[in-house]
Amino acid sequence: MSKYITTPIYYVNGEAHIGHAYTTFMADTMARYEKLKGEDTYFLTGTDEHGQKIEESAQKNNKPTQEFADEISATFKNLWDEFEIGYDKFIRTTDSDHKMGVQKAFEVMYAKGDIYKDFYEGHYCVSCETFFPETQLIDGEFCPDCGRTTTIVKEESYFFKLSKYEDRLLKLYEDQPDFILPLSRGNEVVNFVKGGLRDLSVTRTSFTWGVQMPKSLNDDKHVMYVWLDALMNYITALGYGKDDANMNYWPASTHFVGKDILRFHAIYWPAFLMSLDIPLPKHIAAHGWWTRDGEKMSKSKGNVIAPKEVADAYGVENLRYFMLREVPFGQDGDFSQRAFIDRINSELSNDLGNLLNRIIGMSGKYSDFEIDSVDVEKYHAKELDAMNQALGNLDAFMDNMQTHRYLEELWKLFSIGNTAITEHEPWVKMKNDKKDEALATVALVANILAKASIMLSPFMPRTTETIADALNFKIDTQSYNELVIDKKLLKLFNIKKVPPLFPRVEEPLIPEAPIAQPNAPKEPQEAKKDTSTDDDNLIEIGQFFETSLKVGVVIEAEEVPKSKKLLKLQVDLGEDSPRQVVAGIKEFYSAESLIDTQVCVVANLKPAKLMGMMSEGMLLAAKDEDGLCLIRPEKPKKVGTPIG
Ligand code: ME8
Repeated sequence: MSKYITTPIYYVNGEAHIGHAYTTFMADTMARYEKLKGEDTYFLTGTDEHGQKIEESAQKNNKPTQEFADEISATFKNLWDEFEIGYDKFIRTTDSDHKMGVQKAFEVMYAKGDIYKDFYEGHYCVSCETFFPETQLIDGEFCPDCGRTTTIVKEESYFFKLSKYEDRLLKLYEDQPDFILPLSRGNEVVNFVKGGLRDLSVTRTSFTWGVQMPKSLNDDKHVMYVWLDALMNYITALGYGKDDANMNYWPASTHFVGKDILRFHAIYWPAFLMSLDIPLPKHIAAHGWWTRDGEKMSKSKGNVIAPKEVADAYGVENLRYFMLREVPFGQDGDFSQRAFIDRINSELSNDLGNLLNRIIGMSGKYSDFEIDSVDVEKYHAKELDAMNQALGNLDAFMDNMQTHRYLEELWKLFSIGNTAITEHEPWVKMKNDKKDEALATVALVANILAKASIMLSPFMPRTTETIADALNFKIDTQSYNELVIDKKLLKLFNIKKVPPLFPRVEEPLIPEAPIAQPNAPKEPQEAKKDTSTDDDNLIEIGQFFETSLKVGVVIEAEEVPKSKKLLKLQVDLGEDSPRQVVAGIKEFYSAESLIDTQVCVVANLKPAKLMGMMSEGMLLAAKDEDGLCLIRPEKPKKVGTPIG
C-alpha cells in the first residue's frame, strides 16, 4: 500500500521559522522512514499564497502580490533544499494546475447542492483569516486567537453546507478514533462539532487575491476563501482536476499540522471530501507549539528564530535530532540552546560518536581494522537479544508519531554497546590471549552501530550515511531488510576512520533570544535584525540615538484580565500626560510592587494595540533562565531624563 505524507503549506507573508522547520522535519522523517521500509511514498510540501493577509503583506512591502509571493515562496523552497528535505513535490497555490483543481472541486460541490449563495455578516480577523462569532471575541471586539482588532464584514458570499455534515463527522471520529492524533486532541474537535456547525462562508468579495470562481458560475465578484483553496492542495498536488496522475497515492496517510490549524483539517477538510465523494485521510496529526523562552513565536508576531541561523551554527541534522527528540509529539516545546547543547554533547557526541570512535580505535589496534561478526553470537547472545528487542519496538512508536520515544528506545542500543565494552574489557582480553572474544565485542558494537544507523537514518540521513560508509555498507531498503528485519550480522569488512561526527559544543553558538516585550508586532525582517550578530549589522552611534530612551516613574499599574502575561501601566515621562505601557511582565512583578518605582522606557516606538489596549512605549528588561528583571537607574533620576 502506498503512503502519502504532507506538511501544511506555509503562508508566504514572512520567511520560515523554527515551527515551520519542525513540521517539515517531522514529515520528512516520516516519509524517509516509510521509504526506508520500501513503501511507495509521496511527500508533499509547499506554500499557501492567497488571501487578504498575503495581499496586505505585499502592499506593505511595496511589491506586486505575485512578485512578493514568488520571492517568499522561493525562500521556503530554497531553505528546504538546503536542508535536504526530500519532498516529491513543492506545490504553490498560485500554480495554475492547483487553481484549476480548486475550481473543479467548487463546481462539484455546487452541483451537488452543497454550496449556496447568501449574505454574510461577521467579525473577521485578517491576521488569522478567520471569522469569529461575537461570543468568542474578547471584549466583543478582539480576536480570541491573536488579540488583534477584528473588523465587521458584511458581504455576499457563497456558503458551504458544513452543518449538513455534522452527523457524518461525529460518526467519523467515533469509527476512526485515530483519525486525529495524538488521541488527546480528538476531544476538543468532537466537542466543537457537537457544539453545532454553522455553514461556512467559502468566497470573499472584499479583495481579489484569490482563486477565481469557476467560469460556469459566471460570478467574477467573488474569489475563493483561502482555506478552501489551501486545503485542496492535498489533492490538486496529485493531479485532481487535471489528470489525476498521482491520485493513486490518495487517501493521505498523514497530514501533519500545527494544533492551531487542526480544526480546519479535522472538520472542514473531511467535510469537503465527503461532499466531493473522495475518501478521507487516515490521520491528521497535530503537533504542539514551539516557544522561545516561553514566548509564542509566529510570523505574525515577529519574534522568530530563523532555522537557517540555528542550522548554520549547530548543523541541520543536529537540529532535526534535537527537535524530534526533545518534545513528545503533540505537546508544546521550548527552544533552548542549553537543552540543545546538552543533547548534542551527551547523546550525540558521547553515546553515539564516541562509540564509533572507540571501535575504530580498537579494531585498528587489534585487527588492522578488520571486523568479523563470526563470534558475536557465541559471546554476545544476551546483547543481541536486547538489541533486537529494542529494534522491534521502534515501529510502534513511529506509528504514533512518538519520535521522542523512538529515539529514546534506539539509544538503548548505544547503551548496550557501551556497557558491553565496559563489561567485557576487550583490551584485557587481548592481553590474556583471548583475541577472538575481544574481536567479538568490537564486532558486536559495529553491528549495533550499523543497525542503529539504519533506524536513525530518517532523522539524520547524512550523518548516518557517513557511519554506514565507515562500516562499509549502504543504508537502503535492502540493508534494512537484511540487518533489521532478518536480524543478520555484518559480513567481514574493513572499518574506515571518519572524523569526529559530533564535536562537543561548549557555549551557545547563536545570540540568546532578544528580550520579549509584547509591543508592536514586528515585521519578520526586523526580528531578523534583532537576533543577528554579524559585523555587517554593527550600528553607527547615530543609529543608537535614533532610539529615545527615558527614565520614567510608574504611577498606576493594573493586571490585564484574561492575560497571563500583561500588566497595564501608566508611566510618567515628564510629558503633559502619562503614557500607557502594556508590558509582558506579570509573571515577574505584581502590579502594586511597581507603583512609584522608576523604569527605563523606549519612548519613540510607534504605538501598538495589544489585546485592544494602546501601548505607547516599551520597558527595558533583561531575561534569562532565572526570569526577568527590569532595568532601572541605579539612583532615582528626574522623570524624563534621557538615557544614552
Ligand atoms: O497555517 N511552533 O500557514 P502558517 C510550531 N497556510 N508550529 C508552528 C509555529 C510554532 N511557533 N508557528 C506556526 C498556515 N507553526 C496555513 C496552512 S494548510 C492547508 C494551510 C505551524 O505558515 C502552524 O501550526 O501560518 C502551521 O501548522 C504551520 O506552521 C504553517 O503555518
